[in-house]
Amino acid sequence: MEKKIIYSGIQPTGLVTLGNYIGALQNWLKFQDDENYQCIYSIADLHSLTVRQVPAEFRNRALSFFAQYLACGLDPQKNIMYFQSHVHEHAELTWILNCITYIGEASRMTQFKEKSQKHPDNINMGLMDYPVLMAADILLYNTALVPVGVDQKQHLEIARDLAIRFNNAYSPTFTVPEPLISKVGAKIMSLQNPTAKMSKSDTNANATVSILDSEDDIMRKFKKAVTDSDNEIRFGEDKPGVSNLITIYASCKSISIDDAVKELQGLSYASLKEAVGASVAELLAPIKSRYNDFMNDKEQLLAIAKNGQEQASYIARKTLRKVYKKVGLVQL
Ligand code: AQP
Repeated sequence: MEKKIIYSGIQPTGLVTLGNYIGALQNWLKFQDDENYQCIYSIADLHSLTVRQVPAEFRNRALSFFAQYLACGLDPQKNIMYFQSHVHEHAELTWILNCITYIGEASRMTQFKEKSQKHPDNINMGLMDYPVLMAADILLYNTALVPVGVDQKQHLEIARDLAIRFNNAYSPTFTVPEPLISKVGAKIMSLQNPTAKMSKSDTNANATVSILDSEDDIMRKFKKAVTDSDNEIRFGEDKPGVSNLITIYASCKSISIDDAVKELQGLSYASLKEAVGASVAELLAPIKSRYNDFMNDKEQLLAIAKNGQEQASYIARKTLRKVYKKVGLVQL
């Protein structure tokens, strides 16, 4: 039986957050031992260029993100892991897809609108093209499933639309991908503003937890987490702060929301925050020491990335050749 392809990535901006870990990485780990799937994970470095970067910092951060993938337990023997910029077919397929993407649909994207507001001095073409590059990432590998947080659902819909549009205009070429969004933890909220997503580019250090934060920092941030004025531990829309803490606890312990509420019932808010902080610190503790080992061996990191690039390029080349032929470009 042919393996189903799972594809995802994270852009190397800011810090890998607890939100990225729970919404994306934790799900990725579940598939690597399942023989029904071939998983492909990229460092989406080209996507990061839609916001201005300091080159030397950016290069280090991209490597650090790759080391964090490995430190989280992603095994390069079981998954294809590489840097997006190392496989030039991503940019090439983006061009072809650009030519079937309507300006209207790209400019309607929530992320484009939000980022345009956030960086009014740099509303560049790449920002609007972000979802098309993401569609190219996904479609190059005949991806069946894309494990993402709920914030990426809209972009995945564009990828599906483009696959269907291309298949109808030429002939069946691309697999139409499905999102894979977990029931618990698809949107971890900011610890300081629980109605906003925990975001890696948040400037308030107390709002986000990095997966490399020390135990002390984690406990301190949870101690300061915003809750509400009553003292009831209940999951519900009217209690965003407490619900976020319950979700984080359930995700760290791999239990349901109901079970988490049962376990946390009766605690004061101070004890609730301590219990949730401790569950996060326990989950993240092993990642840090493995991360340091990977970062201290850059040669090994690059060798893993090279190997991933070769495997990814092989698949990407085949798809792009097919696409170029279908759209009528001259073949040598
Ligand atoms: N808070 C979150 N809860 C659950 N899942 C999340 N993801 C991101 N935030 C949460 C998922 O992580 C993957 C990588 O997303 P990304 O590279 O777009 O990073 P980001 O954290 O979403 O970036 P920000 O915060 O918007 O900052 P910028 O863009 O400035 O770096 C995706 O699967 C995402 O769903």
